[in-house]
Amino acid sequence: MFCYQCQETAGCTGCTVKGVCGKTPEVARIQDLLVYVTKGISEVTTKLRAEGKTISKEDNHLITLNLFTTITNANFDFDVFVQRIYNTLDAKKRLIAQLDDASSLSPVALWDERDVNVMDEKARTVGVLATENEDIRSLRELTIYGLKGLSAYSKHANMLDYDSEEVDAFLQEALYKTTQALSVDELIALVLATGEAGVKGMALLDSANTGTFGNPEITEVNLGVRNNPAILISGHDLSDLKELLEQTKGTGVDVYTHSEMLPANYYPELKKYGNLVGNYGNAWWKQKEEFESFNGPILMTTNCIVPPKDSYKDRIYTTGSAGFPGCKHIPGEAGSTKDFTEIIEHAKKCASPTQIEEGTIVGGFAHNQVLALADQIVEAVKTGAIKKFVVMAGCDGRQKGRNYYTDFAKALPKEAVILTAGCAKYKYNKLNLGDINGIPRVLDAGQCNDSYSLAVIAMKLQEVFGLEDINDLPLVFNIAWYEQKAVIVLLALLFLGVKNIHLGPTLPAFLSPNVAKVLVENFGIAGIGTVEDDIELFFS
Ligand code: FS2
Ligand code: SF4
Repeated sequence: MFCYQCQETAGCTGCTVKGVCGKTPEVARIQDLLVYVTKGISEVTTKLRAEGKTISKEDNHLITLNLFTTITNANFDFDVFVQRIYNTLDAKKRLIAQLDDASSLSPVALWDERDVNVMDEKARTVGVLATENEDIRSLRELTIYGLKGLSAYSKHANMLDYDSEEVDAFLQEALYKTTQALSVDELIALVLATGEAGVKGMALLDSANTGTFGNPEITEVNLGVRNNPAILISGHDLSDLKELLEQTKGTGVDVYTHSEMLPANYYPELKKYGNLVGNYGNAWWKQKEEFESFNGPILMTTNCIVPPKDSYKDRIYTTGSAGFPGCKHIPGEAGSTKDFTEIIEHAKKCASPTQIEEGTIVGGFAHNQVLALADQIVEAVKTGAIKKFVVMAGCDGRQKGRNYYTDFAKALPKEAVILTAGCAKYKYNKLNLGDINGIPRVLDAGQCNDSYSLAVIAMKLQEVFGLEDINDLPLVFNIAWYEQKAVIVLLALLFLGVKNIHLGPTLPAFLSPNVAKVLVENFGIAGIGTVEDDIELFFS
């Protein structure tokens, strides 16, 4: 196996024996093969579109979900990947038959084998290292990881019945292009175009979320527990939470959010449920302790799953892109209702959660809410009460070096406000950093995809202050990354013209020295230093 798609990759170069995430070599290879057949079907759909044909929602969703299941910590179930490959090969065959001219199809598009041993042999030849030139490989993988992130956001929008033919067509064409002999310059253009599609994908999901659940509003989220049996819901899929809340209503079973599901508490159409108690625990990587003490069943709607301990494995349920061998998967696609009866009945037999925290935290500062406070914020900037906004969005993770972000937040001058989104927030959202004239010093916009909100806020501030360039705002970016959704967020920010982003705790292993140089020279991308040096750099 060879995988270097996430920040934790072994030795900052690549996982070759087993994933640091827990992914086995067999699963790593079958994921590579799923990406390969997804490239193949994407070539076919791209050629069908060129012939003026329409691709169905179902086929678009199949491709999107294929990529999403290969994101770090989403799915560890070998059989799921085999089945997805079979389904993709079936769909591909059907689509090839619709082509007027199939003569130009590449071997990638034509590959079709169902024997698991033959599939494994093939998988060994189509992974990341199949591209020999390290710069071409780097740019192809940077594109693919961006597309994986985009697929996650698209899938969440699709579940709420929001689709974008433009985003789907781009995703498929770009994936197809990663199999083509493009030059370095063409691949750099593809990377930037992926960032543009990322903005559109995040905007689509923003419309889906706010159109369905209302605009996030300032909300105090309870961290304590009640004395009822309960279900913990983790991941990013708000439609799953909505269905779970509907189905648990009046059953005596409470629901708590976990990790990236925390921002669900900010949405009017979700927070209105009396049995949505609050948030339990912290970022994904602490789940081994926190799932133990939760006592009830846990529903994982997306990544990030940590391979569960036997002591609570029977309480883990997965749905959507998520999967883990031996854990019950609840089926259901866009347009269908998921049946959570089993998990609700399971909860009734469990003890109520053990309290691990108390009090509240405040969030809900997505674009609509922040823009409602714009006058107050602009005034604070004009008077110097706020001197700088620091975007600290992205991911959290278990690496010790990530304590940098807690220390950095603590060391910020009192006139700095943190704008956050994603699970990165757990490094500083419980620090009680206070407020500036009533404006909290940590403004949580929501999930990692709500980095879009931060971009909207920045663009609005640019307009209010009459600035030519977004980089003239008193705004710095110190972003933490872990998996591929952070890659699409980064590419989206680059597309929007944001410069001098600091990215940590380490730079991606998939950036070759030459590609890293392009990012440094053209966009001022940098890593992180010591807290002292970086505070000095940002505030001098
Ligand atoms: Fe955190 Fe994991 Fe949000 Fe990432 S819960 S690292 O998926 O996408 O952020
Ligand atoms: Fe390694 Fe990350 Fe790939 Fe897992 S996802 S195998 S930790 S690089």
